[in-house]
Amino acid sequence: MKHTEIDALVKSWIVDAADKPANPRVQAIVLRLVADLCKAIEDLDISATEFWKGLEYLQEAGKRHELGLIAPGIGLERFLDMRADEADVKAGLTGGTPRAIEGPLYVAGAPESVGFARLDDGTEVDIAETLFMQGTVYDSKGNSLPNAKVEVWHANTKGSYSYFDQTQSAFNLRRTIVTDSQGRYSFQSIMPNGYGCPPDGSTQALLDLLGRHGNRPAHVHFFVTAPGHRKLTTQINIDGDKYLWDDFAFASREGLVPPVKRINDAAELAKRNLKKPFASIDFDINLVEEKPKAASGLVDRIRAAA
Ligand code: MBD
Ligand code: FE
Repeated sequence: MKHTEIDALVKSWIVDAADKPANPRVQAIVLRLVADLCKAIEDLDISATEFWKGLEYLQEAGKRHELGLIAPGIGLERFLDMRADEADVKAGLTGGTPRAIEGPLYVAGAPESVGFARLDDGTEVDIAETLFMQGTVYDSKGNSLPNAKVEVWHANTKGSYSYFDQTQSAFNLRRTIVTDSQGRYSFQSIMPNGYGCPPDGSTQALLDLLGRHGNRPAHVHFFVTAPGHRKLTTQINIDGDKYLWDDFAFASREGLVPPVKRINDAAELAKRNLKKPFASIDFDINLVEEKPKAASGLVDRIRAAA
């Protein structure tokens, strides 16, 4: 079938078949997606068996709650970020800390504290490197922002996230830190390891067929919010990780790989009550004002809450 014939046919199903008012946005999107899918079936000669296997795949992935993992794995979550970056450039909005994808593993409701938090529950102190991370949240004019909310979450030494990994304590490696009077946040935690897709899951099955791995470099996620400012969703990657520029979710970005200092000074260790060297990362965060024409920082999606 010719593409023009497909367009006419799909319009008859999706638009002309309406006999009561349609949601115009949904109608336009479904019209486009069904037509594009029919064209792919035509052009690639997708068989009926291949079609039903595809649907079964998505059904199974949904049952396993992996659709939010497939989206970054095939680049779609990164694509949304790239479009938001483009919208910012068009709106003349520059200078903030780069955005990076949220991923599927945020949990709302983490314990909140002012200035400092310890993120880890202590269960991995013997096998993990201790990590300190600190910085200041600034507005676009370079003023520090007291009372900004810095939500942090990251994986443990196995690359697993609390809540999704029920063997971890509640909110392990998840905290909300409110910046102090000088706009500063700091935390003590453990050095995370990179995440790997569940080896027996739907996402990894697809990646295998694509000849790809399902690993991320070690990283730390942030949501940063302050009144009048756009919510920032970002991550920092741990420098030196094998997967730093080979992330299955395509989230690595220049500007989000801060240097990791290794500190072995006796006085610094004593101050922190530590017996072995630790890692320290400085990372300042620059927020921008909310601008109507730029991309919104608010993304409405279902998130876990504990
Ligand atoms: C993660 O930890 C993550 O951050 C993303 C984007 C996808 C899968 C696991
Ligand atoms: Fe992550």
